[in-house]
Amino acid sequence: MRQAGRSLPEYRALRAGTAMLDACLDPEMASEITLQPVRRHDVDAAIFFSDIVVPLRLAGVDVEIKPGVGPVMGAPVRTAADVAALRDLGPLTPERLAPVSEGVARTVAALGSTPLIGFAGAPFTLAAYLVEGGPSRDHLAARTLMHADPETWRDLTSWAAEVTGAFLRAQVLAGASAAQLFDSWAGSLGLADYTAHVAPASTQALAAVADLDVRRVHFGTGTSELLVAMRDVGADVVGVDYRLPLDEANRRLGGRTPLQGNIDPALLGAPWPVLEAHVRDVVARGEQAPGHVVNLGHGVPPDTDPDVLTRLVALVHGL
Ligand code: 1CP
Repeated sequence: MRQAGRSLPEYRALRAGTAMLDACLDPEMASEITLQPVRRHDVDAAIFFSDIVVPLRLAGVDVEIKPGVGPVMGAPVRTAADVAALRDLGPLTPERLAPVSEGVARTVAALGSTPLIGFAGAPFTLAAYLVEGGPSRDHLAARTLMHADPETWRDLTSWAAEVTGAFLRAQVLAGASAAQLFDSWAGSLGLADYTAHVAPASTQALAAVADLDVRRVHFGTGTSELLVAMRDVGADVVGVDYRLPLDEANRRLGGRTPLQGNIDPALLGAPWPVLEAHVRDVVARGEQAPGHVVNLGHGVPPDTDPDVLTRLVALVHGL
């Protein structure tokens, strides 16, 4: 959840003068940034420092992460010819993925018994960036394309599933212990659109690690109505954002799916007693599910006081 984020001074110091994607593709730097929050907060797992658009860059797409903005494309992808041009870039081979594999392998070696979570962006969220050309609020152009030209949409999301699946697989093969798929923007879709136009590509992406001995976590935001569909594309664990209490998420999922979540990141800035009461409530509700990975319901805000995170981890360990 962008836990290293911009909230750690040691992260900001290390990153100074290095562009985000260059940092992701420097195995030594990516590994060190991954370890920083583990050392500081004593969390039970690390999440690999990378970004969902890294496989796009490795495939040859003109993409940058602009400070204060997020991923921005040189040109949006909107037509059948644009998608054909993506295919012409060729497959994401293990050779092209080497900086990722090397970063993961170094990190796993340094972590010892602490597991590493590998991750990738889901095809819809990647397609949303590609079609929009950058971050957007309602992903209008992407949602238009899926209906205006369903064939091009299918090609695009299938291409995205291939590259993101290869990225996820490379991390697991290099030693990651879990595989998380982030469909951060799936919440802009209704269930019918998700099922018809997104689920097939997400199934394809998760299938890339299905033969490996690794649990698959699937997370989105604003996806309270999509939880069952998001499990049914092949997830073992469903990540729940901060909007839906975990006991209700568990009910919706029929009481048979382990959950991840869902401390509200906004409360990291509230007085400690308010945050503590909220965390206790999240843990109590999570007890109803067959398993619970305690986590935030979305990313750490960049201005979060790191000491609050350390205290929060200690509280959860105490519970
Ligand atoms: O702790 C970690 O560092 C984890 C590594 C990580 C992860 C899991 C990063 C590093 N990014 C991600 C996933 C990611 N990237 C998602 C899915 C999870 C989520 O919803 O947060 C998304 C949507 C992105 C795209 C992205 N990258 C954004 C969002 C922009 C938007 O559309 O609103 C942003 C701001 C980035 C940059 C980024 N990625 C990661 C970090 C640490 C940063 C900030 C870079 C910096 O300025 O220091």
